[in-house]
Amino acid sequence: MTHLGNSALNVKPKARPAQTKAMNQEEHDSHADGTDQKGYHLMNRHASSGLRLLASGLALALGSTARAEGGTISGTVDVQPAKYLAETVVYLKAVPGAYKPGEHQMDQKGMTFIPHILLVTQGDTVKFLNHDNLAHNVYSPDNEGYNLGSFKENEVRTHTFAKPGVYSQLCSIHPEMLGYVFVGQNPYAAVVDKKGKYVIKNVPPGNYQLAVWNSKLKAPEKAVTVTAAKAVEENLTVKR
Ligand SMILES: [Cu+2]
Repeated sequence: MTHLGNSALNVKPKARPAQTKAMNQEEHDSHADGTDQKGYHLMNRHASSGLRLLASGLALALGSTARAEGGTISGTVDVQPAKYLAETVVYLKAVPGAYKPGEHQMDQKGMTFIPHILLVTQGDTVKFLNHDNLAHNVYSPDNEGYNLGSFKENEVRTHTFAKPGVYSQLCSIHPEMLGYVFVGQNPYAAVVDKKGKYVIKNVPPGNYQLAVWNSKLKAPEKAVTVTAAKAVEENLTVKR
């Protein structure tokens, strides 16, 4: 099983004893208070159930903190030549886990795909929008490929990406249009910013291969160890 799965399972037994204890305590109190006046009894019951709520709330809060306690990988990518900087993604190659299918959007506005690189995870669906006053034709020749046909302003086409890979996103009507859909095996990926910086957050602890995708250039992979709640810095160089 996965790290995420294990920690989620570990959380529950911890939460239960706290709740059971609070409930037993309440039971005990109400027996002891049996002979007391009604008003006092009610007040005590309220205070007791308030405490129980507080206890289970605390257990929940602790549980969700433990589950989110991933590590962070960040650094700078030196892209040579720098003109290809914008088309750089840093990602983790294989991270075990079951990822819920998500939905994303790629817009077409001003004859441009926005964002320039869309990061998704295998199984995710992308809605292709059109906010130009003309028709676009969305297709990709990469991997198994897709062609969503021509569609007008305010129309939407969708595509589900079943397999990891990088798909150059083209429009057959406007050859100058170019974007990318980066489909990862997992969601742990980041597009570099204008300074070449990247941050991958909330990574489950483990040993991974850190890789870089660039539309024109290459970089060797790096082994990286991620520890819970810790940050690790990895700087990379991408060249011809
Ligand atoms: Cu177009």
